[in-house]
Amino acid sequence: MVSRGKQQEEEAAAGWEGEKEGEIDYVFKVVVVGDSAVGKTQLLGRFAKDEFFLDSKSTIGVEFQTRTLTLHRKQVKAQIWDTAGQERYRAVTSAYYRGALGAMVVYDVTRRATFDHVTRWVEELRAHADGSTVVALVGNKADAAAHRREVPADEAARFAEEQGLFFSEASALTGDNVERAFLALLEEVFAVVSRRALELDEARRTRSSGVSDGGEVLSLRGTTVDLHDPIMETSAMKKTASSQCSCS
Ligand SMILES: Nc1nc2c(ncn2[C@@H]2O[C@H](COP(=O)(O)OP(=O)(O)OP(=O)(O)O)[C@@H](O)[C@H]2O)c(=O)[nH]1
Ligand SMILES: [Mg+2]
Repeated sequence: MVSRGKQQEEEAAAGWEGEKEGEIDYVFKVVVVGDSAVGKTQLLGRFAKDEFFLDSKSTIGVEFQTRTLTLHRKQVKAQIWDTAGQERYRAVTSAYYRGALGAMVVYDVTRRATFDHVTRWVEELRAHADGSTVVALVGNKADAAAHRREVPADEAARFAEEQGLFFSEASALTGDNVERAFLALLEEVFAVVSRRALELDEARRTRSSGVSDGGEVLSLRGTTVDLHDPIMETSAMKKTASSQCSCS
């Protein structure tokens, strides 16, 4: 039998908010990272408020914006965190990543160095975020690619596939693909959270029937999100089972 307190903790860990926030079924924390001036804040502004500012200032510290949307008939509040790409303005790393169910690593398609640093950002994510955090790679400023492209889309897509990341190019300026990139990420987070909720149910049932469940097991298989857009790649993310699974 699971105590009510324990049950709530497990539900919170799975991203499930139940009835606590009124209409909201889930709150998904998503973090955005990448070098300075790649357009993280503008991507966020475009998704959360459909806004864009050409003269945006470097972010100092940490900010977040939210947008509530309906996914699979559930009210999902996406809480998207944004921090400075510049090292000297960045907030304490582990606190920033804690509890993130999704992450977006952004580079600028017109600046090669920002793509070369993606590996570092992914390493930092893997070091600080939960192993099951869904990660998307976004090449921003696609509007400027025709004249100033420094990162070929197929190279970035290949890299993303190797790393098990979602990939898309986008433009915060025109809005192209911004919605799709965030929605693909949130859809995958939703799939992960639903799966966890099922596993928790299963574990509870097993516990109440007196059989040991052998600990939490999470196995992610990427869901296919049909975006009708060839540039959006959907890759599978896999986390190997950290312990034995008693569920089928
Ligand atoms: N052409 C173009 N410019 C963009 C786009 N997105 C952002 N910018 C511009 O790029 C600059 C930096 O954008 P920000 O969103 O502030 O960059 P950031 O990644 O948040 O930077 P830090 O806060 O310093 O880490 C601004 O001048 C934006 O107007 C885009 O899609 N296309
Ligand atoms: Mg910023």
